Amino acid sequence: MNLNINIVVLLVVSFTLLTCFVTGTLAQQPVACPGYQVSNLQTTSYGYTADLAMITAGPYGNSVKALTLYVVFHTQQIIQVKIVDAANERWQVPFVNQMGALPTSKPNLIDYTIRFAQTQFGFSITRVSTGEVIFNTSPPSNCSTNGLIFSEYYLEITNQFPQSNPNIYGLGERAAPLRLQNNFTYTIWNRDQATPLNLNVYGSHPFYLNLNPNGDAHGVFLLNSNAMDIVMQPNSLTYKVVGGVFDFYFFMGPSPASVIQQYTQVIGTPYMPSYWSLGWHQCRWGYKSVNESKTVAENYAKYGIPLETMWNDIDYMDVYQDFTLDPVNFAPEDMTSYVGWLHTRNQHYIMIIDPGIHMNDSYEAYGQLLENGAFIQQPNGVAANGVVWPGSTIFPDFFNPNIQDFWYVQLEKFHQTVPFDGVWIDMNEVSNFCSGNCAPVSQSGDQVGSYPNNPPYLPGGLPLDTKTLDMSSIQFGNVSYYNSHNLYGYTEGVVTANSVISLLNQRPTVISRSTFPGTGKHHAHWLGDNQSTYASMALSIPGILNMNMFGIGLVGADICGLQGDTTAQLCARWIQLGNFYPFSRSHNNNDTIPQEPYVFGPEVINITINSINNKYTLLPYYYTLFYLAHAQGDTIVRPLFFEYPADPNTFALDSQFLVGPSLMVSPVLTENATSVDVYFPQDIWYDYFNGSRVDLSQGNSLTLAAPLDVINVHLRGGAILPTQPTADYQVPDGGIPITTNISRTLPFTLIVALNANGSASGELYLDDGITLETYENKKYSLLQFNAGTDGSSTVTIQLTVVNTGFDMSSLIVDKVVVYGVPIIVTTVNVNGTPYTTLTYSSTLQTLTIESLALPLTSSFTIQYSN
Ligand SMILES: *[C@@H]1O[C@H](CO)[C@@H](O)[C@H](O)[C@H]1NC(C)=O
Ligand SMILES: *[C@@H]1O[C@H](CO)[C@@H](O)[C@H](O)[C@H]1NC(C)=O
Ligand SMILES: *[C@@H]1O[C@H](CO)[C@@H](O)[C@H](O)[C@H]1NC(C)=O
Ligand SMILES: *[C@@H]1O[C@H](CO)[C@@H](O)[C@H](O)[C@H]1NC(C)=O
Ligand SMILES: *[C@@H]1O[C@H](CO)[C@@H](O)[C@H](O)[C@H]1NC(C)=O
Ligand SMILES: *[C@@H]1O[C@H](CO)[C@@H](O)[C@H](O)[C@H]1NC(C)=O
Ligand SMILES: *[C@@H]1O[C@H](CO)[C@@H](O)[C@H](O)[C@H]1NC(C)=O
Ligand SMILES: *[C@@H]1O[C@H](CO)[C@@H](O)[C@H](O)[C@H]1NC(C)=O
Ligand SMILES: *[C@@H]1O[C@H](CO)[C@@H](O)[C@H](O)[C@H]1NC(C)=O
Ligand SMILES: *[C@@H]1O[C@H](CO)[C@@H](O)[C@H](O)[C@H]1NC(C)=O
Ligand SMILES: CC(=O)N[C@H]1CO[C@H](CO)[C@@H](O)[C@@H]1O
Repeated sequence: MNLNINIVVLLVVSFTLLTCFVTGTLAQQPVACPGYQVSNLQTTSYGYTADLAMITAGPYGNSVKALTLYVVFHTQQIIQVKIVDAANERWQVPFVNQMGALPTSKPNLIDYTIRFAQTQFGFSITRVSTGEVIFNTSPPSNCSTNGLIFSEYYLEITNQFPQSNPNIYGLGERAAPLRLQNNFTYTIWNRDQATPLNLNVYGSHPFYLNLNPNGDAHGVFLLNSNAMDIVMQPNSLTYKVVGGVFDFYFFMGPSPASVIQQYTQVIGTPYMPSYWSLGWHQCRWGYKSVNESKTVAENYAKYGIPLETMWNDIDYMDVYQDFTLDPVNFAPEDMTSYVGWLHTRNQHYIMIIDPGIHMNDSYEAYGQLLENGAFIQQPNGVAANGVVWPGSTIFPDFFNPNIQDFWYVQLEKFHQTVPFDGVWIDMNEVSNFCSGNCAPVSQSGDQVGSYPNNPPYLPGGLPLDTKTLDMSSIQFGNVSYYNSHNLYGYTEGVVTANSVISLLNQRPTVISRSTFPGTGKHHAHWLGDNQSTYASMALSIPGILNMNMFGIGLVGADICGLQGDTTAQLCARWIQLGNFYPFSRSHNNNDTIPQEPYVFGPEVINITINSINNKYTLLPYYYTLFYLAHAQGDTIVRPLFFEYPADPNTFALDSQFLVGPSLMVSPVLTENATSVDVYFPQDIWYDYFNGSRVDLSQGNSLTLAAPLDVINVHLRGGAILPTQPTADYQVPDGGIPITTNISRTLPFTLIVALNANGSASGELYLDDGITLETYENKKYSLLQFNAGTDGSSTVTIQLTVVNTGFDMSSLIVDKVVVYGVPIIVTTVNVNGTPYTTLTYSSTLQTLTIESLALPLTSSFTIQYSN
């Protein structure tokens, strides 16, 4: 149900008549809590503006006396509320917002109303269809929380929840259970710390999704890059922010999926990754030579394990200096031939780059950066510094337009020797081994103990420069690092991605540790430093789900764990799970036992081969999900509540997840377990691997067998999955196990999982997997699959070709497997002609039709009946 704009105009009229109508009693209260008074409310072409005058100051001094309120009705479901200093410019986040210029008119339909309380300023946003209050900043009359506070280094605003203990998700980045605690202070501030539970880590995402138990969801995004605490109480959520402005976007949903679609309208939808980046990646810190790296790739082949990409951590560098090679262990000529060798096998190479540039007069990049001038500075113009792997370093300023040239030139020169395929950017929070301008060669006039490192309110309780740069540092445009710190990784990622695009004229494969809203539009992320523990493996699930809610589709955790020694069993379980992450990379720390899958013997090798084959088999489905993410802001992996938002059993469930709408993964997350407890939302579910229907007659929670070689995966009735099975691929003589280069060419199998009505649907997106903007330029093909009955016992499965911008002439559907066929099938017609190469299993109730060789280029119809 939608509200016509005219009704909102009526509300504005009523505003002018009443002093207050958010809560009837508020107007009579003496104004006691810190806050503002509203005047001069104006209706504009896009919403409202109003003046806010301070009536009671906040606790930290320098309160801003006069503010301006802007309300922008962007779309039917997106409303922006922005509060700025009326007189003085303050820091606002550049470049993230994709909404463009202010709209010149209001949407015809809107799903929200906004109201204002005048005497003690507050605003409330209500969902029109249900009257649900989704955000209300009017303080209670006893001032147990404050009104609006807006001062030089401290902003505060509180949202009063209409119901206690709402289901809140997001507010990252952190290692935490999916459903956030209702009584905890969530700090948002980029920090390199090895993922302690609940605390702020590498990236900043001031976005939350709130799920009403009735199934309606909404989202709230605060576009602000300053340090903040978000204080969650059972009845309220308070933003305590040390700078910038309040710039809120509200997303009305009402489904969780539509909340994320609306959020990504503001921050940008996920980019289309290179197809190969969805393959299996092997990395470790501690491949001490090019020979050792090459041996790993050879071992993969020897044991028959597919491998898409080899990575190097900082081992390859000369004295840890970016864009250099260890002259002995990673000699330039050896690296050139090693990477060339990988390429002859259609494998790829990615290496790490850290932002810190070593202060070393004999190091070319240092001299060039000084000359280029695009480095972060101290207030006196000297380069800001810190200590990272090579020792004392300075830091490129990714706000400075000149940095693109410097960064590109370094990568381009390095690429001449090491023709890498992607770049891994680490340590970009910025991470510093000490705090502030601490390099031994520093010329710092340190300001320890005061603003800006210790503003009057300190989110997270630690000085802001803890293990990062001094907050008095300055970026291009006289931007204070106090304001821009959280944007460092994001901007480095954009500049790196642009450099890779210039260099390779291909989609950039750039994986960054630090992120900000909008990162997913440009590049990818991994969850950073975890541990080789079952607990860490379990936390990777909410980790990848959160990042997908933050608009970052391509994400994974270090499979088998980074810190500490893994075990064969943990590694086997993690490889099974990790091959359902969008990004699947095994990564290990320097000083731990090896964890390449083949070191654990034949059982783990088999499990690994099966797991990778399974991922590659499903890549057409994953890739189509990436298309949907790119085109409309869908998630790749999602919590169960995204598809079952009114089922309370899903609200806190993070031991299982969905890939797209239909594939449910329920991994083993505890040591020695040989079974797993699985929750099935009310629906029809099939075992993904053999098609048997799950019997839910005894309830929706089942304990399923899960011996070490089994991961439980279920397919929801109603789905048609396009797959390219790889298990039967025969390695040619002298060849290597399958890569995505081959898997992309194999015949398709359609898995048709019928729902209660006997119907199902799905789609398939195809392009060359590497060219830029294939979607935008329509260089893709799109196929639609449908299955259903016309009421008779005949089931019709159809392929419809929707778009043909990509050449599919060599691709065929060879097999169709139908799950949930209760009738014994005797007759199959393909395009009207009787067809006999079929198997019906009455035990499984599955129908398999083989050797079809139907070209993808033309629509087809398959019918069966008993
Ligand atoms: C203040 O009012 C709120 C809302 O009515 C109530 O929940 C809270 O307990 C009160 N706090 C105090 C300290 O009285
Ligand atoms: C919230 O947490 C604080 C500190 O742990 C505790 O004192 C308080 O009782 C908690 N309140 C609720 C409602 O759980
Ligand atoms: C790497 O291997 C090659 C030949 O296999 C050998 O010539 C070279 O010395 C080795 N390099 C190192 C650093 O071990
Ligand atoms: C300085 O850089 C040069 C050239 O890359 C390198 O050979 C040298 O080892 C570096 N010095 C130090 C102290 O790291
Ligand atoms: C840079 O900003 C600071 C404070 O934000 C201000 O004092 C200084 O005048 C500005 N410098 C320039 C060159 O604009
Ligand atoms: C990496 O591990 C090796 C031992 O394998 C050790 O010698 C070296 O000091 C470690 N490097 C760091 C930076 O910890
Ligand atoms: C591994 O798989 C192969 C082929 O599928 C099979 O012959 C072998 O018995 C398996 N080994 C183990 C230890 O499971
Ligand atoms: C798993 O089994 C091993 C070997 O029996 C044992 O040492 C270990 O304690 C068990 N772990 C758990 C969590 O029970
Ligand atoms: C199909 O798979 C399920 C789950 O793994 C298993 O319980 C069932 O026995 C299998 N059915 C057949 C006929 O293999
Ligand atoms: C496989 O790799 C070869 C050589 O790099 C390339 O020419 C070909 O287009 C690739 N095939 C596919 C399907 O991507
Ligand atoms: C996600 C995760 O498991 N994080 C762990 C990483 O390692 C530290 C200690 O090294 C643990 O405290 C974290 O819980």
